[in-house]
Amino acid sequence: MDELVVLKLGGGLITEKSELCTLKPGVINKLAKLISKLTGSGYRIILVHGAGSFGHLKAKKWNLHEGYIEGFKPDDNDEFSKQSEVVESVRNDMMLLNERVVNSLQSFGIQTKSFPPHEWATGVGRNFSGNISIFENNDEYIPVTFGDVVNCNDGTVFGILSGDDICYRIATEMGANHMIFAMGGAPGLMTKPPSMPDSKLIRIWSGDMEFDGEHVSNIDVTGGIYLKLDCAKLIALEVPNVWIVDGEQPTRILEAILSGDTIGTKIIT
Ligand code: IP8
Repeated sequence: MDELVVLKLGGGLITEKSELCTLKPGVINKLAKLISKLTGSGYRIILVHGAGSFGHLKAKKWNLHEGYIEGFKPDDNDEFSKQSEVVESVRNDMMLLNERVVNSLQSFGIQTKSFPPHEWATGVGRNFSGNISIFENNDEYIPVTFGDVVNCNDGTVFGILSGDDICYRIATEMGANHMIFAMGGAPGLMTKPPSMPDSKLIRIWSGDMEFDGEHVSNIDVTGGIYLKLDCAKLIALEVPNVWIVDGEQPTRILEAILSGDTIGTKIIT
């Protein structure tokens, strides 16, 4: 068994998205246990996690996703006086979130090595620059990376690189067998926003099917479900088993990988 799994843990799954820097430790531990099962069964894993409330709230308030804006200040005051301070602060918050994720993995006996994108990636979107070979197969540890504030060479100075774009590059360039987007709050891609009572799970999504996604634009500075689907669609051109599943039900992640069938959304081309 030498199959490669790229697993993305959505920020809304591992953090309380609307409460600044608030973790969901119970969920993180359940997922860490699942990852230890997968490595125990011989799968190679590359783990990518989102930002949730450790990234999106401050980044949105200080417009970090639009890059450097001279003299920018939000309407209401907070502890920062300029964007560069917030860039540093969000990077630190993301390192903290990452530390909490890897601590949980280590408590299940898993060795990890973290690769913070602000140290190895430049630019945003799928075509960011960065040497993906740092994630090359390593038997001794699970490589872990995450969405981050990165430097940009196009005049914007900095920007937000989403974990979803990183997944696209890793899954396609490393020849993954499985790409699993584990998210919170829904069993997969839904026909309507998950909060609506007549919202139904889309079991198979081929890119041409209608859906009315809920993108919480006042919180999310990357692209929410739309970016995820864009990436998933392109990944499915090269990776055989691509899923969006409810990460709060880790057995579904396991089933998607072991049997190629579970409750969730399978992405096909
Ligand atoms: O949650 C966003 O990454 P994502 C990164 O994977 C920041 O889209 C810092 C908001």
